[in-house]
Amino acid sequence: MCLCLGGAKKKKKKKNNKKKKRVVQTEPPTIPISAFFPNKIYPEGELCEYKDDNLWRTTNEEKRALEKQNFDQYNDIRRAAEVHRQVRKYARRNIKPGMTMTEICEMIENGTRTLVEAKGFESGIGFPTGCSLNHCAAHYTPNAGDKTVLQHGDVCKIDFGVHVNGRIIDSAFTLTFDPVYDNLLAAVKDATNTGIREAGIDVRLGDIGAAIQEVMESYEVEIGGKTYQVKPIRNLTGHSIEQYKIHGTKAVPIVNNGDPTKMEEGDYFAIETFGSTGRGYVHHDKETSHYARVYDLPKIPIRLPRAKTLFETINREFGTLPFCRRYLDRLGEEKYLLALKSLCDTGHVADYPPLVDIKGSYTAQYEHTLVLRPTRKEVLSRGDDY
Ligand SMILES: [Co+2]
Repeated sequence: MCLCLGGAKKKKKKKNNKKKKRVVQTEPPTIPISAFFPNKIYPEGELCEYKDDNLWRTTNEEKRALEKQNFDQYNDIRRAAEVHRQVRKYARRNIKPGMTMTEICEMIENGTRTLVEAKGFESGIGFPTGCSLNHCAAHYTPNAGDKTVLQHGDVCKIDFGVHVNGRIIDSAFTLTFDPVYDNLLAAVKDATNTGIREAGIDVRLGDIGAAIQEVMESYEVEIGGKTYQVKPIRNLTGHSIEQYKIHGTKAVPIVNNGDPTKMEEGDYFAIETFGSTGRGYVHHDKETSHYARVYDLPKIPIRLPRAKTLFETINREFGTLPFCRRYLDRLGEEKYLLALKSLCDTGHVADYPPLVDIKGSYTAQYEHTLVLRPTRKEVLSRGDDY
């Protein structure tokens, strides 16, 4: 609330008998986000002024004019962010041990499709819903027939994406039901917020990694009578995001790797950190669920007829946005595994197998999407939850 100085007269308000209707989201969420914002202007995320050498940007006329030109892309991704917040609000309250991983993913994906009014490449799911468990840190979503049930002692990373016109929100949180993991989650949340705080125009990526690592390693967690120092998973990183391209050219390390590459004006970043009680290093394991068409396609032709038709489906339905086997199933695709494998072999499609630390370890993740606007940093996916 602001303080009103001087004698502004109170205008007598005309009595308006028509009550203003306030839209309230249902449970589960079914009302599109656009219904909450009839003027089609979506709320800004958390705003942060740049530090020291870049503070001049806040009030600079030229930079402000530049931002006005970019309004449409900011407004698109803010709409995606609002979808993310409302879907995860429901998910965080309603995901319970005893549910199958498939039920969990469908809850999130149905909510996303409805709230964002999914329509071709205009709006929809940004990438497969990750629900990686325990020592699996990333890139797990169930394939058809997977009967895995969420357990009370699980550490589940919910990582889901929403896009509007290819502007992708990539944001994740960790769900646990046993307070024994509280310090692990606190470490990773603090580390991610540190990365967000340090991010800025002209900041070196390696310096962000160093700040994240220091905070993460300052935490300990006691599980089953054993004390662990929380380790950042050194071969996982955040990343820049481009239109319809979830992994841009820049990687944001979560350890000090000395990378001198700088963040630049206009960049979008997913700042994500992973903490582990294991080795702090992941390798590929188990069955793949995540795939994406590669950005720069190889010159070699696709010979296998089944691979050709499958590739057409992938191109038409997902373009370069990542997808999973369940998304092919719901399109009615059948018996596609051999064709999919061959598209991976020819380099038309990339596969992203699950990434796991050692068995028996626990991993946690928090992630936000931000944009380095010309005048200030905007943490697009910030909510009152994380
Ligand atoms: Co990400």
